[in-house]
Amino acid sequence: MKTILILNGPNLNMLGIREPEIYGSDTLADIESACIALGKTLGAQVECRQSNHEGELVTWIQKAHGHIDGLIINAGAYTHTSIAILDALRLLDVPIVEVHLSDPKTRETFRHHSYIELTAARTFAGKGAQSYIDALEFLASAHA
Ligand code: DHK
Repeated sequence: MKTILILNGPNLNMLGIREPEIYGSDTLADIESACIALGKTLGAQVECRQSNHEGELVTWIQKAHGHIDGLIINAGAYTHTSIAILDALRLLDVPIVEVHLSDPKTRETFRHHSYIELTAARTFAGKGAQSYIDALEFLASAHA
């Protein structure tokens, strides 16, 4: 059975309240429950964590080394700024999938650059909670 870690970064704990016209009405708990349930049908154990702190995300990525078969990450605004998270991701020797609820490439220019995509096998963006579902299906598939 594959173990998949889903990491969410800053402000994603506020989904449902936060700019629903951009991020949708699903809460993070809704998304995590859907992914855990889908994982059961796909034969994957899904673990979910969220932090507003860059260093905590870095530590979780480091600790995941050797213990997971794939990582799904929405680093929130750290997507566009964090070389530290990029460096931590480069420790991993498993597929990494970047996800976003919105499509940052079609928003403000400061959201167009992603450090995460430099190490991601795939990016799923712009489909709300479905971006996470697509990422999980990708990682659970034989292609990842
Ligand atoms: C989430 C955020 O918090 C933003 O900082 C990113 C991303 C976009 C999302 O769409 O999931 O720019």
